[in-house]
Amino acid sequence: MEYKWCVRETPFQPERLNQLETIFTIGNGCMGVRGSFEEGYPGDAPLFLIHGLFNRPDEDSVPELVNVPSWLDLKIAINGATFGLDAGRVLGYERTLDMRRAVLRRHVLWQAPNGPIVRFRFERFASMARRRVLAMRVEITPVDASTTVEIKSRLGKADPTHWTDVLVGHRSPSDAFLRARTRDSGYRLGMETRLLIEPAAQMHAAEDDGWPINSARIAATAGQTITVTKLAAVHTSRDAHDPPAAARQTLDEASAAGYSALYREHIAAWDKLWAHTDVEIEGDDFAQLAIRFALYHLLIAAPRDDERASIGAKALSGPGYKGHVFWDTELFALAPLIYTQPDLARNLLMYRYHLLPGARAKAAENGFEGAMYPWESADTGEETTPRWTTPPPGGHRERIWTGEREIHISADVAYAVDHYWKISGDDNFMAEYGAEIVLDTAVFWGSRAEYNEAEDRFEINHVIGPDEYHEDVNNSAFTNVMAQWNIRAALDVLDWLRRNHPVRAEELSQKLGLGPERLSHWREVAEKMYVPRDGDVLLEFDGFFDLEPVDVEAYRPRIPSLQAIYGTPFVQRSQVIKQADVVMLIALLGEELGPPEMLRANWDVYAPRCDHGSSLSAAIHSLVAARLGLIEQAYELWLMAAGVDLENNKGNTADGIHAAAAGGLWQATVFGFAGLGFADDRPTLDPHLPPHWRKLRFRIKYRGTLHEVTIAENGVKVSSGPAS
Ligand code: IFM
Repeated sequence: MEYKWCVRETPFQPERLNQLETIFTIGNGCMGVRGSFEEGYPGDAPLFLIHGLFNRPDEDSVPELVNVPSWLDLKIAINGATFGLDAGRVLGYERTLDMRRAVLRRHVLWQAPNGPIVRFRFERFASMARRRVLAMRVEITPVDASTTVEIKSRLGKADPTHWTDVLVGHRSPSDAFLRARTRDSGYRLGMETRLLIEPAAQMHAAEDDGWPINSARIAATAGQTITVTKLAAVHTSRDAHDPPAAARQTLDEASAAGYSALYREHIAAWDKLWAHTDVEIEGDDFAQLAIRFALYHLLIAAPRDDERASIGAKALSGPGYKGHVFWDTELFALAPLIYTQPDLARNLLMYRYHLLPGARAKAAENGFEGAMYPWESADTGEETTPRWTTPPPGGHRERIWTGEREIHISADVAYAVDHYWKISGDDNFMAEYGAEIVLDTAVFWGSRAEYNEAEDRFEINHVIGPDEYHEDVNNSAFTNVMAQWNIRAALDVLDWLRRNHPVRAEELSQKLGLGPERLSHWREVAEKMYVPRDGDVLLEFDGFFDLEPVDVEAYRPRIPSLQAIYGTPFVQRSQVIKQADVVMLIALLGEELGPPEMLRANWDVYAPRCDHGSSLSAAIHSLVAARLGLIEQAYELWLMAAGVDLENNKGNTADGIHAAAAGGLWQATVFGFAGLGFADDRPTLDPHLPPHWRKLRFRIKYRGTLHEVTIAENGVKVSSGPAS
C-alpha cells in the first residue's frame, strides 16, 4: 500500500520548515538535495551536497562539506504576483516523499493575492540511474481564469567563502552553465541546467545579480496545464577530468532521453535496490514507515561511484557535523548495507582503506605506530574534529577532546571490515585491502597499550569511550575490549593470509613490520589487557561506580539530555551515561563477551543509567533488550530510535538525518527482534517480535546466497537462492 511508502506533510507546517527540509531530502548516493521549496521561503535552509566535496573555509577551521550552487531555484509569477506559501492564500497543500520511487512531490492549490486560483504540482528526483543528473517538473494549471504565467529559473549562487573562479553564462536561452572551484581544496565543478516549457514558449536568457536566469512568459487559459521541466547535470573533478565538458555531455544525453524516460529508469533502479533492502512489517504502520524511512536515507547517502567518500553522521541531508564521518558509519549505518547491498558496504570500507595514510600520519603525530583513524574524517583522512565548540551568543566556547581521546574508532573500523568479510565472504577484498586495515590498527593498539609493571597488565588511559559525558577516563571497558578484539582479529587474519595468500602475507608483514617480536607483543597485550570488572559486571571505566549516583528514570520522558539540562560538570561527576557503552559491547560481541547471565547482569546495571543523550543509543539498547527477551522495553526503545528524525525527538533533525539511528533501527529489527545469527553457513533466527507485529519479512545476502526471512504468527520461513 502506497501510504506505507510515503512520508506526508499536510497541511503546510511552517514551524517544522527546517526539520522537514531534512526529512524530504532526495539523493542518489552522489548528490543530496534538501527538501527546500523551489521558490524559497523565509527562514529556509536549502542545501545541495555532493559527496566528498569538502573545503576548509579558513586556516583555523576544519573542512566542511560545501553547499554547491543551487540548481533548484524556480520562481513563478501569476499575473505578475510571485508564487510563494507566504503570499496569497494556500487553499490546499500536500507534500509527499515517495520513498519507493525516491521522488518528492508537492501539490499546492493557491490563490494569488490578485485573485486567480492556480494548481501547482511539483516533482523532483536525483536520478539513481544517471547519478550526475537531477530532474524537476512543475505543472501549473490556472483553475478559474486565464492568466499569464511567468517562469524564471536561476542557476547559482556560489558562496564566496568556499567558491572561487566562478564563471557563469548561457549556452542558449534555455540553458545555463556554471563553473567554479573550491577555494582551499581546489575541487572543480561543472554544472549545466536546461529549462523546457510545454506548450512551447519563447525563452530568454538574462541574469539576476550576476547569476544566470532562463525565463519565459506564457498565457494559459483556465484548465490548461503548463509543464515546466528543469534538468541539471553536475560533475566535479572528483569524477571527471573536465567537469564542465562532462556536465554538458551528461545534460545533452539526459535531455535527449527526456523526463519520462529519466523517471522510468530512475524508478527501475530503485526497484532493484528495494528488492533487496526493503523490510516489511505487518501490524504496525508507523514501524513500517519508519524502517523504510531509515533505509531510504541510508540508500540515498551511501556513495556509489566514489571510493573516497563515506556516509557522514548526518547522512547526505544537512549541515550537521560539517559532513564528517564518525564511527556512526562503521558500527551503525554499515550493517544493513553489508547484508543487503554488499557492494555499497565494500565502498564504504574502501574509503577507510584509501585514507590509511591519514590514519598513519595521525598515529605518528601522536607518537604511536600503525593506523590511528581520525575521530572525525572528511576527504583526506586527517583528523577533522574541531578543537572548540562554536560558542552560543554571549557564551563561551568549550574544548572538544574527542579528536584526541575517542580512539576506539580504530577498532570500530577493523570490526566493520571483519563483519563485512564474514558475511560477504569477499576474500579478495580482505586479502587486498581489509587485512591491511585490521593489521595496521592492531599495530596502533600494540603501541598505544601501556604496560603497568606493578599489576603486570596492559592499560589504555586518558580516553573517551562511547559515553562522551566522561571525557578523560582510564581503562574504558569498551575501548580495552575492542582493542583486544582488534589485536586478536589481526592475529587470525595474518594466519588466514599466510595459509591462503602467502605472497600478500609476506608483503604486508614487510610493509607493517609484523615480525615475530611484534606478534609476540600482540599476544601478550591481548592476553594481559586489563578490563576492569566487579564480578560479572564490567566497569565502564576505572572508578565509574565512585561517581555520584543519579536516578535517570526520574527524569524521563524528556527531549534534552541531562548534559543539556544540568551542564557538563554535572554529568561528568555522575553515573549518568550518554549512550550505549558497555551495552554497545554486548551488541557487538554478544556471547563472545560472556554467557547470557553475565550479559543480563551488565544490562541491568547500565540500561537504567543511560539517558540516551545521543541519537545512537536507543536502537542499540533496543537490539540488546530484544536479544535478552525484554520485548516491551525493546519496542519502546525501538520507537525512540524511530522517532529521532520522524518525530524530531532529539530536537536537531534540522541539522540532518541521524545516519547511525537509521542503521541502528535496522539492526534492532533484524539482529534484535528477528534474532538473526548464522550457523553452518545458514541463517539462524531467534525471533522476539513485538506481539502486535503480525509479520516481519526481510532479505539478507550471506556468502553469495540470498535468504528471504519471514517471521509470522505461523512460524519462521527462510527461502534461499543465489544472490544476484
Ligand atoms: O559519533 C557520535 C557520538 O557517538 C555521539 N555524538 C555524536 C557523534 C556523531 O553522531
